[in-house]
Amino acid sequence: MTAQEIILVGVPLEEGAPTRGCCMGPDAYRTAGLRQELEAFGHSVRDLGNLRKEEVEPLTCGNPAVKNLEAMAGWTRSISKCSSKLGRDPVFPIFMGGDHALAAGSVAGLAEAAAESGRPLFVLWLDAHPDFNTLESTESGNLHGTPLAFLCGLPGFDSYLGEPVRHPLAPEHVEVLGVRSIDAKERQLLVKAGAGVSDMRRIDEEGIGAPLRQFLDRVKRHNGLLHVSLDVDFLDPGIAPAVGTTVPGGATFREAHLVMEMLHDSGLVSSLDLVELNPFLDDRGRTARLMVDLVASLFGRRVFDRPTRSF
Ligand code: B3U
Ligand code: MN
Ligand code: MN
Repeated sequence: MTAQEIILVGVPLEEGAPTRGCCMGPDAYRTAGLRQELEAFGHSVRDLGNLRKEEVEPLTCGNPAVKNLEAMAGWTRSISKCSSKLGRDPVFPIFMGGDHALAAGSVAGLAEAAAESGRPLFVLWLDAHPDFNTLESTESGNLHGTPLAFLCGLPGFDSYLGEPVRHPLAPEHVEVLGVRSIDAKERQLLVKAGAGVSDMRRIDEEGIGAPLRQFLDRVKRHNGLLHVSLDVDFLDPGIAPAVGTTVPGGATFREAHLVMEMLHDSGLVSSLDLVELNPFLDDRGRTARLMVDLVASLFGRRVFDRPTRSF
């Protein structure tokens, strides 16, 4: 990746998750030295500080389980305005969450900017869950389980932006990698929509590089922009405990770094979400530091230049 301006945006949103604490995520990344790590690679970095949610009119929906719909709408509107602006500038935005509900705003705004640029937006969703529930299908009512369904244009989400999402993602431009927990109705919705999914079973059998390589080839063929949405629970809880919804059997340290290294080598990534870090649950900052290390790999930290010489 050539040197470019990186914009850090703090999004202290926690209303989408069942456990409080993600609001501290942006400051944990700052404390863990995200900015300094990126500057060490010669990038110029600007930290815009933290966004605030917009105030919206009272909102209700037909599913009484749904929690914090107004907060979700307020955040989605404010984040999407910021990201559509950043998507039009020659910068690399990093959205420091905050729970995964923030991606409803970050990706909606980036999709608007991509539509103007004439290049298709692809999304790599690194997550234990596909976050493909609708307001109708969600059983938990936690809205961090819904952003990908919203972004793919499934119906019933008009309250998020006050109108339907203007530039829904084409499901064939989406790859969800690392899935090992899904709800029954969510699975039906995901299969019907036709988004790409690689669950941990496939990763175990084929290695994590295989599905990623196929996806990256597709992005390249279409001259796409690539947004990466990295949920902490993509990682195995043994190495990344600071997340409210731990699911055993996640990506290992090396699998996660390999994904970032391959993404770096592809030169395709144009924006990033870091979501679901809950510093309140961390063990001496190790999850925050691991996330910063993964970003460093995405921006080119490596031991040797490839290919390595064999003796
Ligand atoms: N699918 C479940 C669980 C879940 C989704 N995202 C997270 N957990 N982090 C739900 O609540 O929708
Ligand atoms: Mn998620
Ligand atoms: Mn998740």
